Amino acid sequence: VKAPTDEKITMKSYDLSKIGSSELDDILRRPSQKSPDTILNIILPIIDDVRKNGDKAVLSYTHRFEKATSLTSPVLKAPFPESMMRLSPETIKAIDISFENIRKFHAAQQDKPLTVETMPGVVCTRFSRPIEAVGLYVPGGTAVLPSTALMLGVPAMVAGCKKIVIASPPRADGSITPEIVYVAHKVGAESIVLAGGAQAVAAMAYGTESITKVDKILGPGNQFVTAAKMHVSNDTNAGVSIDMPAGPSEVLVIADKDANPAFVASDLLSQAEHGVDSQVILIGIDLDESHLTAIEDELHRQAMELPRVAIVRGAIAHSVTVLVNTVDEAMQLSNQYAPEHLILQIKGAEKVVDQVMNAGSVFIGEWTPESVGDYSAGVNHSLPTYGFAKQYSGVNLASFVKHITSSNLTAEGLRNVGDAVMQLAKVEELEAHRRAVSIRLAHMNRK
Ligand code: HSO
Ligand code: ZN
Repeated sequence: VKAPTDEKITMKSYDLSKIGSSELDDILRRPSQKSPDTILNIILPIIDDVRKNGDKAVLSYTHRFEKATSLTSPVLKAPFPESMMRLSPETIKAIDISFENIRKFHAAQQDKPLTVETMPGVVCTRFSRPIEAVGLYVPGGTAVLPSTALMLGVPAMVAGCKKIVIASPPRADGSITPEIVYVAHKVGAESIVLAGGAQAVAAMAYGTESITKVDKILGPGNQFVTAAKMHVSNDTNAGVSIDMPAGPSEVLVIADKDANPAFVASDLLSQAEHGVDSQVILIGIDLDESHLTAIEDELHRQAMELPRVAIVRGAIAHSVTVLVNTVDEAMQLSNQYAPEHLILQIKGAEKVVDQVMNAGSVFIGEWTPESVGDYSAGVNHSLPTYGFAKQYSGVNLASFVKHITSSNLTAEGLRNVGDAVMQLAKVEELEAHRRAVSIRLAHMNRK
């Protein structure tokens, strides 16, 4: 974070028609991360320590990293005392409204059991069951994020997960942000782990004397948290999965001549204020000099008024504008970048959604800032970053369930499908497989 300065806050701008494809790759490259080895060297001893020494190790890291030296237990069990969730009526109302919208949208994602008779007498079904115990990581750091507790906790509750464990680094006085405690209470969390970083991830992955071992760990975090999640999910002894790999947050805004420059700038800035490693991309469609200048001036003017202007400066330093001529060109770039958030401030935005191939979540039209999705609209804000929108979905109801299938055959069904099974068993030279069918068919014929 640079020292305060009046230097103009502006993004480098490029004209698509004047750059080659390898230069474009460079321009759209995410800011590079610390090397995985450096991170692993730091987290592996922590994970080992927590595995071996449990609560005592977790506490010692919390004393050291969060300076919360007064803490004597690494976990807070439900029911959480009222005194820990005292909030203003305005905040309670905001959380309650958001909770309800997120609940509605995720409840609608429940899929019905399905049954298909693939051949007469051969019935296949699929049904879902909740993951029993989930660990939800709510980051601390430069901002408190009770909204992340909502985005993870509400779908876990809707899915019917029996044990919801929330982990979040405590403040230096040992307390947890009351908004997070209130959300934990509302989603029926069984406990709050008062720890952050790799130590919190390890505690939930392996369990300790007082911290519940979970089956899946979800939630965003810094590079240490992400590396720890990846590491424990690779350890078959832990038996834990994770939601997705993660990198810094990002937004890509597509704007045309009709877009209001102040709106465009405000969206770019709301992502830029998350962290110096955030990246924001503006794609301008057929903008002339004066439109672009209007957006750039707004960006600077609004940025200078922000309390987190120093962070914004850091993010804007590696953010870019790319000017294109058509919607198709814009969408091609966007799909190549695969943004976590895609904002369409263009005429006929709704129709363009058909062309979105890679994105975490899309914000359509001028009245839909990303912040509504970050907090209250009902969509989830735990989304794939760093280009992983090419292969991952954001957190949703399915993140908290497994799908189980079943087959159920009648005698007729086995007669119908039996030959195919026996032939493939023969091809694979797995005679016991073949006989499991032939023995039954012979038995039927004897009757
Ligand atoms: N934009 C963030 C989520 C968030 N925004 C939390 C505000 N609070 C996800 O990329
Ligand atoms: Zn945000």
